[in-house]
Amino acid sequence: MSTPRRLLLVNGPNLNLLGTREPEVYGTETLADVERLTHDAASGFGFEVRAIQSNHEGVLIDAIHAAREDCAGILINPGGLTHTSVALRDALSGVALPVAEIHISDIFAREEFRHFSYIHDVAAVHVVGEGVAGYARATRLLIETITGRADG
Ligand code: CA2
Repeated sequence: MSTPRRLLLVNGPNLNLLGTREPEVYGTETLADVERLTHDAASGFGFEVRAIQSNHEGVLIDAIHAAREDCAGILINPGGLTHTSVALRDALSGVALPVAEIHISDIFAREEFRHFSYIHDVAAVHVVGEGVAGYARATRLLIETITGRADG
């Protein structure tokens, strides 16, 4: 079977609040803006994006499992689950798709409890602290990982 030209974009808990609070940390763009920007970045390479945001860990895990069927890679901002969830990490390593981990803020410049990521070493791509623009760069890097080409 040929590689599907589709990515799963996963945004974890509380990221539905983007653009409504803490603009000094997360900027003013909304989750809808993030999803549109990711879609636009992917479509330039002929990829489509299926986007999900949930505040429920099990919903995220089910979406990751389903990606095995029809996606070539996973873009994920796990939100606070980054720092707590072995189960999310196991889901990502279990589906064995290339993963890009994205954080809007620079987690290494914030509280110490944000410095450790359970996702870090199951991800091939890491984009941290570039604001929502980081989703576009992560999309390009993930597609390069999938296609093995620097120009997608
Ligand atoms: O910097 C990131 O993208 C984070 O993944 C965001 C998480 C945080 O727990 C991680 O340490 C770093 C929090 C997402 C909450 O998003 C909000 C957005 C606007 C207002 C309130 C929360």
